[in-house]
Amino acid sequence: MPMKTPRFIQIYQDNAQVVQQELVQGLASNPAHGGATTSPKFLYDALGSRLFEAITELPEYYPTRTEAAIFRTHGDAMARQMPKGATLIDLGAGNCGKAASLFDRFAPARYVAVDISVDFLRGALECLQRQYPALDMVGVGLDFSRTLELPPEAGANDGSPRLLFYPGSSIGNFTPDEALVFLRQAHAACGPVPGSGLLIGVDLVKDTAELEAAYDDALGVTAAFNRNLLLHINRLAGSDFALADWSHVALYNTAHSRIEMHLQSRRAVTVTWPGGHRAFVAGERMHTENSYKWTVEGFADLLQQAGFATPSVWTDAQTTGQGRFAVLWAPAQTP
Ligand code: AVI
Repeated sequence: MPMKTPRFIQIYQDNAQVVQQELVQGLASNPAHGGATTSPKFLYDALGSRLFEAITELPEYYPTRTEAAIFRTHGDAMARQMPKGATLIDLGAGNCGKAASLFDRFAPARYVAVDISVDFLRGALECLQRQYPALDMVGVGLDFSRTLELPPEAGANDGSPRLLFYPGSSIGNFTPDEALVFLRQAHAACGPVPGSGLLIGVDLVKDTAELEAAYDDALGVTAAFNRNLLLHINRLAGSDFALADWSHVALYNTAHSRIEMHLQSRRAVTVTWPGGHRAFVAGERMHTENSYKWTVEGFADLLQQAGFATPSVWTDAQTTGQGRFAVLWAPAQTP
């Protein structure tokens, strides 16, 4: 059989002016409205993405390796529930490694890798195509936090069931309200073909010390990841944040079941940008990321509110006796 060639479709176009406005609005937000804040998406410039990859290898950051172990241990049981000949839609595919590790077990008919830019996907898909020459592969550049509507050229409308794949507990970076909106869109994106559904990784509520260590590691990689945001903002908004003025803070907010990352000013500073400025008192914080932790019951309930049927759940409880992370398969319709 001749080797197929991956196709690439770029939908998302960022608009520098809109991005600048969004950033400046968040920076200017006054303490009565929760203080300065930025979207976690700005953590991921080229260096931020590399720092995040390094985080996933840290001894303290358990989610990535725990999720991988769940797939290794329970992959066969999962595969028995997955639709056959599916279009596997990988949301936030990056280097495509997690989805690729499932190809042999899940045997999809098509792989649609979605990320903000097809440039992130090109190398990985071209390499994967050589290993899986008969698998139809499409790279789509889309901001799926805004819309999950795939272009028709992606081929997902060919009548095959759709397997949406959203690993890594990225759902935790949405507030519960945003997560529900996202899951409703994911449910709609599963389409009408029976057998379709969502396979998702979710980080679970656990001991505060373990959570805070995972987001404030001894090597300082997460601190670098958080502080690098300032360099990215300076480029995008034309601001003059000085790295030396800001420290990384990560704390677990038990009332909201979320890790919060902040940047805290080490002294009184005034930050300027074209057309504006903001004074920060010593010790003032800028909120840069939330990472919500769920219980299995709470997340299963959210899935049901979004229209999914009762999920199947796999955790690491069998191996660790604790259940730090869960992978859920949520069929779009009741089987
Ligand atoms: C991408 N996301 C699931 C990570 C998390 O755990 O919330 C991002 C991260 N932030 C700090 N460390 C890792």
